[in-house]
Parts: sequence; C-alpha cells; structure tokens
Amino acid sequence: MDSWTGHEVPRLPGTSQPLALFDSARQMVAATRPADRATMYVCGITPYDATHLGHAATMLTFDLVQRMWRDAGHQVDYVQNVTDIDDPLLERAARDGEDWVVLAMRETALFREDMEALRILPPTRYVGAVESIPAIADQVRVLLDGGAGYRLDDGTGDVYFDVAAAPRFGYESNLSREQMLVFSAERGGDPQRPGKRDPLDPLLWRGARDGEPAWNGGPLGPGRPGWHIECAVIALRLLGSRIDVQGGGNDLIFPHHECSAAHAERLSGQAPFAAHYVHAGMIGLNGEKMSKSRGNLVFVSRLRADRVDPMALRLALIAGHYRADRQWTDEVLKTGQQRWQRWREAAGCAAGPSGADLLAGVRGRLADDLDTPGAVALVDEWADRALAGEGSTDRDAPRLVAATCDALLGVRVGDQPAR
Ligand code: 5CA
Ligand code: ZN
Repeated sequence: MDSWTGHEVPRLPGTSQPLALFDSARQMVAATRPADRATMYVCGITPYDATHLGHAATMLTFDLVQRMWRDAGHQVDYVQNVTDIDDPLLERAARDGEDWVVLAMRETALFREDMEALRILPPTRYVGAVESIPAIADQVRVLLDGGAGYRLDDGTGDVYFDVAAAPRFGYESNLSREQMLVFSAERGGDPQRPGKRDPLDPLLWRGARDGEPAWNGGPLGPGRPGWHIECAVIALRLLGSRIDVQGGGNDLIFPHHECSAAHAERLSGQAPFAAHYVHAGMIGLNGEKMSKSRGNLVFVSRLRADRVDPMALRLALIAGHYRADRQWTDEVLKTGQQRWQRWREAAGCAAGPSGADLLAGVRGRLADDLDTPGAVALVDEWADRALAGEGSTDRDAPRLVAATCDALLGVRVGDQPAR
C-alpha cells in the first residue's frame, strides 16, 4: 500500500555518532551495528480507530532511529505494516454497521496524514496484511510441512505453531512461563483453547468462519492469517532473515515479538531474527495505558483540528524518554508548546553560542539510547543563552541549531526548508 510523503532532511556537518539502543532480549543498551544498509521493521497500526498519542510516540521513537542512522551515513531500509485484517477491525466494523475494508482504508489514510503532520519520515515500504496473504499462506504451509505447525482436529481448519519447534522461545521477552500465560490471554492469544499441544502455541492460520472474510489458502483451506506470522513473513520477505531492529510498543514484547521471532527463525534457520528488539513505553491518560479497547484516547487528528501545532506535539512527546511509560497531561502539552515557541524565537536570533557544540551534544545524547530529554535540555540551554545575547560572534549558530533540530529531532524551528 502507499506510504506517506517525507521531507528533505538537512545534512549536518561534523562527525556523526553510532547509535546504541536498549535491546529487550539482552536487557542492556548495546551499539547498533548496521551495514551500509540498515534494516528496521516496526509494527504499525490496526486501523479500526484514529491515531492516538501512543501510536504517535512509538512511531516517533523509530523516526529518531532512522534519523540517527541516516546521520551516520546509512541507507535505511524501513518496513512498517498495517494489520488491515484482524478481529478488532471486524468487531468495530460490525458494531458500527460499516464495511471493514472502508473502515481500514479511512483510518489508514488518517494515520498517514497524522504522520506527515508530525514530520515522521515514511518507511521505505508500507505493507498491509491483506496484500501479503498469499505470501503468508505460503510460509504457513512451509511451517506445517516442516513439522513446526499443526492443524487442530476440531474441524475449524485452524493451524497453530508448535512452540516446541522454537528452542530459543522466551529469549526475547525473558519472561517466566506463568507471565507468558497471563500476557498470552490478555493480548490476543488463546491459552485455554482445548486441543493445542502447548497453551502458548500461537495461531498461524484461522480457518474460514461464517460471516468473516476468508482468503484462498491453497492446501490450508480458506481462512486468514494469524497476527505474529503476518509480521514475520513481511519482514523476512522485504528485509531478509537478520534485521537490525524489530520495533514497536512494549505491549508487543510478548507474545507478539517473541512469536514472530520464533516464526522467522524457524523459517530462515537463522537467529536471532533481530539484533535489537526495541520497545517504546506506553503513553497513558488518567493513569491507564491509552488503548482503543479502553477508549481513553487522545487523537492526533483531534489536537490538529484544535490547532495544536504538530511540532509542539512532537516536542511534548519527546520530552520524556521513549522507554518510559508515561502519562499525557495538559501540562505536558503546554510545556511542549512553550518550548517550541522559545526555540523558534531563539532560532530567529542573529547569533548565539556555538552551534557546532550544540550539534555534537545533541548527537551524543541521542546516540545514548535516544536520550531525548537530555537532547532537549541542551537545546533549551542554548536557546536561553542565545536569547540572553550570549555568543554574539557566532552568526552561523542559529542556522546550524535549526538544522540540528530539523535533521535529528525532526522539529522545524526556523525558516529553513520545511520540506
Ligand atoms: N498492528 C499491531 C502491530 S503488528 C498493533 O499493535 N497495532 S496497534 O494499533 O494496537 O498499535 C500500533 C503501534 O502502536 C504498536 O507498535 C503498538 O505497540 C503501539 N502502541 C499502541 N498503544 C500504545 C500506547 N498507548 N503507547 C505507546 N505505543 C502504543
Ligand atoms: Zn507486528
């Protein structure tokens, strides 16, 4: 499916810094070591409702990864999916008496608009589950034929992955079996279902049900793909069997990323599937995770309609560290708005303290597991000093600081090209 439109990213002078990120599998911050071509797969939306600030914060995290890699001279091959067929989409469409295809198309279009407004660089390939079904069905057959999958004998045609076929199962999430069972039940799995070899076995293919859309699965019979195999197959096909970063929110650590890694590793014969499993914290509202099922959502499009500038929104979201679960409040937004205003004023100064020092500082903060609060504090300090008239000999500083904010933080503060 179509991606969205990006913008020109200014090239920065000086020396870039290699990016280190926290890897959920190893439980430590470690340097990313991409080749000339860096590869990243990020789990995108299930489009049954509008983009909320949680989605935006997660997408923003991986936008910063892309910006840091580009700054270091890598070509970034970035794939993001759209889960444009899944139970929640069908349930919402049925509730509202709407065609599920129309619902998915409308919400995906809105997501693209929100991403553009937030200046989130587009993925190289933006891929839907539906358009990937032939490839997914093909790989489910490979797993089945190779003994890693089995068909339930209850007449449904459902096919499961046998976690016993994944010797490393658990390495990505580092969870106890008890915790895995809890998360599986809460996050789309079905540990209670009779007939499975192991309660943790995830669904690969759901046989056709009355009233549900189904696709030709060849020998699998008609049906539709499970969730984890969707991401595994899209990533393998478009990025290869060893990727640099597998990303998403921390609600995907288990079962989603554990299972998609298990699928991918079984299919490719190579492990680990991702060098880094990177997870963004959950954005919450009124003390709870923002989620479509809870309905406590703040939509990006609502804020845009209320004339909140997307750059202020961006600054509000990156004021916290990406890995921290954090609450969205009016205060967070207000601080973002004030900060953006101040940065713009400072970027309009005729001169300021050294732009090269600021650039090196921001690179250093971001290279250390995307320390955006640290990077933002450096720009704050620079802005205060510029507005106080310090550094009146460096007339190039405001332009360089604006380019730094644009290229590395994605925040447009000056008159430098917006696109
Ligand atoms: N389509 C699947 C991934 S394959 C999915 O999880 N869709 S989603 O619409 O629920 O979420 C889209 C992305 O936003 C995922 O990476 C998810 O982890 C992330 N996300 C969802 N809710 C939040 C939240 N409250 N805060 C931060 N990130 C979130
Ligand atoms: Zn996914």
